[in-house]
Amino acid sequence: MSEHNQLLADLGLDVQLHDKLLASQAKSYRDIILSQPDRPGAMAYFDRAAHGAHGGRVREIVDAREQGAKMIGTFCVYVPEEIILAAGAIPVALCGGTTFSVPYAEKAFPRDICPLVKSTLGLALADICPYGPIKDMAVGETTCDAKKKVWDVISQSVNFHVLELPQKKTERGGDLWLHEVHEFKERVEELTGARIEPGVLAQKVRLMNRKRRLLRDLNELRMAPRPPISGKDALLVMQLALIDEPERFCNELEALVAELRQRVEDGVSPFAPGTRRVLVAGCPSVLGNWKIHHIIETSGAAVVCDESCTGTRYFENLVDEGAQAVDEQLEAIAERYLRIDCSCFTPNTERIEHVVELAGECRADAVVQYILQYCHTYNIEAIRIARALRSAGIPSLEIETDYSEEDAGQLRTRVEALLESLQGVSP
Ligand code: BJ8
Repeated sequence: MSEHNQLLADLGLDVQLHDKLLASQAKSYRDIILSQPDRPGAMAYFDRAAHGAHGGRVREIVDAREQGAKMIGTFCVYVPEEIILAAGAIPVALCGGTTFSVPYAEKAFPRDICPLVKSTLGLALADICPYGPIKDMAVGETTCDAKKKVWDVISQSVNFHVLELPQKKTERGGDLWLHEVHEFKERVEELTGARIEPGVLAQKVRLMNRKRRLLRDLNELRMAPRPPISGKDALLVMQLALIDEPERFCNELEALVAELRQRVEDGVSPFAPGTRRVLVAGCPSVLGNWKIHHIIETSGAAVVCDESCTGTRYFENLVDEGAQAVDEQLEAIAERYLRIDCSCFTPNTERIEHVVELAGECRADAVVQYILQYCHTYNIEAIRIARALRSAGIPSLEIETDYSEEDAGQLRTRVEALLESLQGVSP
């Protein structure tokens, strides 16, 4: 048995099944990511990081835990990572992006839950998530109904904290959220035994802001007339932002951004001039899930922006770095996170306006609304977004799908039809 598999066995994982999971992932990674032409050289690091998501990164966290660090699992971009980092703990997103684990969840939970939740649950239930046994706490949130009720079930057996997100962005909602952020800080302090000091918190706020700025730079470069990077590669970077060690990630991303700037200057792009530009808006595509981007980019278009939690929702808006005392810092953190425009809020007019604005900014020829099956909030919000796009003269398409490949042919036909409908419209 390899050294790594021995580690997984020691963690109580089903090593044989885990090998099968990795084999299925390796095949899609080869076919979808590595097969792309003209990839930036700096993507080599991100390929290694993707490979290490079930390898080197796990080892790194196991070693850190031996030195006393705690790992905190997250499922949503509303969880303030700077608070976790300021207590010396390690945040890792636990969301599953693979169809492989879905059947294991369907044995224990209703089938009509979104694939992201089922994939995540399945990884844990089948003992193939290496982060499950090494997390010291997991943090859920009151976003969609599926997540909320799943937390009730898993919190029976896991050290769990639920952040209560308000439903409305009113003053009262803001007060509740600030209270939740304070309580979260206390819970993290209790878990780690560390007291969060303003100096360290300020440092972590700066680190997270650095990450956000770099991701924003990457996003802006994608908007160039000839994007220097494919949508699939940009998505991969975003997916890894939720898992990788932040300092190292920022350094590697800085190198990628520098290379992309050069590519824009030199006119180097994986896409031919005049390639149709698509904005993908909606549900997140977490590591292992490149389905919709692959379909769009192998149908002759380029994904030039992602309006999702594996896109703009993760990096837009910075935390104010001017606050001095911990209370003020927490206020600044709460303020930034509450600006995230997830469809779980009502009303959510800012998101409707934002999608139209983004489509204009990235000069999208069309918008594809990506909705994970059974995600009611994004699915219903899609009606208002489609209307707003129509009024702005931007063609769009709603795609509701799961992680399986069963509907891939049908989806491709719909995307191709969308792109064909643009013929005669100048790019
Ligand atoms: S802030 S999008 S990460 S909740 S896709 S599980 S909403 S049923 S992932 Fe999300 Fe936070 Fe919102 Fe972002 Fe539920 Fe919808 Fe599934 Fe979702």
